[in-house]
Amino acid sequence: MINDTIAAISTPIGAAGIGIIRVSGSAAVSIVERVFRSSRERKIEDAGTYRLLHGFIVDKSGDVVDEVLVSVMRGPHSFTAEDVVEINCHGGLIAVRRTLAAVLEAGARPAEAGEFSKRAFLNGRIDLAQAESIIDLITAKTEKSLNVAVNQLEGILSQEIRKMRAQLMELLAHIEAGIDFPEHDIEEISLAMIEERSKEILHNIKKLINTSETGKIFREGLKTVIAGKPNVGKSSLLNALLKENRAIVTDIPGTTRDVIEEIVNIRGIPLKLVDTAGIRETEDLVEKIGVEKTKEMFADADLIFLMIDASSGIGQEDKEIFPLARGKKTLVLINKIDIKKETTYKEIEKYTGRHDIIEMSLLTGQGLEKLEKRIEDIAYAGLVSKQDELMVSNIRHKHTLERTACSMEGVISALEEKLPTDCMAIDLKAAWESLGEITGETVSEDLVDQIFSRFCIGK
Ligand SMILES: Nc1nc2c(ncn2[C@@H]2O[C@H](COP(=O)(O)OP(=O)(O)OP(=O)(O)O)[C@@H](O)[C@H]2O)c(=O)[nH]1
Ligand SMILES: [Mg+2]
Repeated sequence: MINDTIAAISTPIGAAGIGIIRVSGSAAVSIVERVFRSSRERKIEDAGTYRLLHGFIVDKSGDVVDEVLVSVMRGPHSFTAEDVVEINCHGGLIAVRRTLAAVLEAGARPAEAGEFSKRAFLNGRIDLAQAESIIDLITAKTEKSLNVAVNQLEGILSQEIRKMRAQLMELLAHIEAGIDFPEHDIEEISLAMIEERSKEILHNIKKLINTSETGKIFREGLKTVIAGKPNVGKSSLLNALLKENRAIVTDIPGTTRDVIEEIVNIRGIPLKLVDTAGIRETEDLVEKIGVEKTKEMFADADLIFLMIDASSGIGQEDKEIFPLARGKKTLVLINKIDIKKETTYKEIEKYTGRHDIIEMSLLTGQGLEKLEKRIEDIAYAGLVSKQDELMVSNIRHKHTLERTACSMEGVISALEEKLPTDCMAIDLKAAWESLGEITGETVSEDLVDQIFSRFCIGK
């Protein structure tokens, strides 16, 4: 029921200067009024919207829980479009929990995960794509990731989708006019126009789909695994890219025994970098587990750095590792080039297949810039420009666009094969509906529930 009033802690739990309890719904003001004692004997009810009141939260037995500032935001000009009251109390475990308990006791219901955002969507304050961008904004790993999320929150993607839906509706109207008055056949000229417009829409949808690989990288990070035999410099690379001494580096092979994962910002691209234990030839059980683990990590990696020691050439241990990376996007890094080079590109290509090769030295820093440039190229994949503002970063949006593209292809082939116009109309309608799932205009209740349940409580 959307008429009840919900409350939740909206700030992270832990030691902090302040913590915020958010209350939303038609009874938000009267509920908080019951537990609030103003320092100047003012009532929240009488306060205008966007006002702050100073006072105390008092529980049922009359005990003061905390000193607070209460802000009032009257609907529809609030996040949820309902009356919203926020209580700024002291942070930390106890104050926020006791304040929330007092508000619940006074008649609010605990909010479910994502329920504030869901209300903002259901009340028409933001559309579904905008609501989804809130999570991306909160979890953004680099500034560029944040930009992508902010653009989506501002509605850049939604505008594009709405524009295409309007065009589709216009085409549908044309065709339906023809179906309703069969004596007036749709003229050749109209069919040519429908074909041209449909191709244009399909082209725009494909353009959006093409941004999704890059968009996903900005949203989730590019999962990259550093692999190579012991002592080649894997941990040194992690430290160099992170620009801090995170992993232990020694000249003893087998220094890293477990997996280290860090998020590294490479020219705005969030790289989820995984440093592994070197794989070596051994009967040791622990090392065998290492091989299994590496295989597993390769399986869900987006990118693999295969490190080779330039000074020792390709050995048996390298040959064990190379096949594990087969079929994966791989960069071969020849490290320790400052010592001497004992291997040729030809030999490397023979064992690794055709992969990108970068010579580097983590001692002198040679090759690091080239590596960063390659990572950037891979993230943009030649499909997205660095200035592109509009990027599809959400996998749900990508799948929906793919379905839409399929329907549009149906429209075009129906035109080409001169099928009856009602076939076209079915596909056009399907395309119009699937696009509406992105903004939430034609979305099912189940899907809405599913999307918001992935939010956390208080959002
Ligand atoms: N000369 C030279 N030494 C390097 C270079 N990169 C790393 N080293 C040294 O090589 C040794 C091993 O480096 P690590 O980064 O610990 O190697 P690793 O691959 O993580 O090793 P394990 O964790 O044992 O698998 C250290 O003594 C580093 O200082 C390089 O480019 N040139
Ligand atoms: Mg190491």
